[in-house]
Amino acid sequence: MAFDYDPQNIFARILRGEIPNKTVYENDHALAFEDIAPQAPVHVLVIPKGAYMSLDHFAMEATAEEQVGFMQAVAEVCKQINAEDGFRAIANTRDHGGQEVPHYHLHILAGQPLGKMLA
Ligand code: IU
Repeated sequence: MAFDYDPQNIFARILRGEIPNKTVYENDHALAFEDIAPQAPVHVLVIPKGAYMSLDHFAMEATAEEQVGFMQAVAEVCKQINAEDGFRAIANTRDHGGQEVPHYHLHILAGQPLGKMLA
């Protein structure tokens, strides 16, 4: 599959500093910031700094260093939230997954019981 990345998407613009964000954590390969329309008391998005449009694009084409850097950002977010009580991580992917912003992002939701999504 060919992954078609749009460099004008809103998260690319955030990464270029064209749009402000509430940064939770940043390293060389990833940025974590507060979602602008939180769906839970904690709602953080973790995005890679590379031009990857989706989870599968990132998993297939990102370097090992980028993937480790991304997961280190996830780890730092987990340290900052009340992860002991649990959380949900979601990667909506393309049309069927309900993805709106075409730059890979992992939603991390926490801070209250979130119910069960899958039986
Ligand atoms: P989705 O998985 O692509 O549907 O999620 C996109 C998320 O990006 C959604 O939760 C928005 O509230 C969030 N978001 C944002 O944090 N800042 C923005 O400027 C825009 C969307 I546009």
